[in-house]
Amino acid sequence: MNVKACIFDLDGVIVDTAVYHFKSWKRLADELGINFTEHDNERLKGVSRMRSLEIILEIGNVTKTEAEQQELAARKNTWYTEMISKMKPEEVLPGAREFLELVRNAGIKTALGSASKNSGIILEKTNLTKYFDVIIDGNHVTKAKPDPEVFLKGAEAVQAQPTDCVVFEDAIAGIEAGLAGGMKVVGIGKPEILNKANLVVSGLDKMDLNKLNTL
Ligand code: B16
Ligand code: MG
Repeated sequence: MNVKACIFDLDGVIVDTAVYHFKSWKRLADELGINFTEHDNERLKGVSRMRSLEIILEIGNVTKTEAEQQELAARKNTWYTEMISKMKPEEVLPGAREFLELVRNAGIKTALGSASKNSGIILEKTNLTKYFDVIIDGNHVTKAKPDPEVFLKGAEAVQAQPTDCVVFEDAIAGIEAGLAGGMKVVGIGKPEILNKANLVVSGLDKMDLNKLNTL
């Protein structure tokens, strides 16, 4: 295909913020007396903040009112943003910066398509903002992945047809979202888990223009 735009998920593709999400959700779960493990944390990847909280409350069999849930999510986000405000450019995942440079030099547009409402600060702290033509994140969408809204908005913003776009995703829901949007999808992770993707690589350090154009 003749790729016009690449749309990147953030957590798990460009940076590993899952470790900070885990630390802050763990702190909240401890306060609530809920046993929340690293294994459980896998279920939160690519999922919105409020849905993440629901999953944790389900694990602990704990019920909270809507107002209480808002307060708990806000508390978690305060701890989380304290941690990500200390992120460094060295935390960018292997090959991510280089691949962004490569596609941009090839005249391909770049967009971010993330569920996070904190993507701005993460990109700023890791010195990545300049590599994106467009940033679409949790602040711009009403429907969570696997709904394709976040990727369709990204494609529209860079004036590319969905069929000319390639999405890079580490979460199953994100892969489904890209495919539902009519885009090609590269899974970042394990082929046995991400088997719906058109191609799976272990990281952006394993991507090149050849692989991109043969999608
Ligand atoms: P925030 P992605 C997602 O990022 C994370 O994978 C997920 O664990 C998190 O709950 C979600 O962002 C919302 O993040 O609380 O910062 O708005 O993979 O879509 O880039
Ligand atoms: Mg992700």
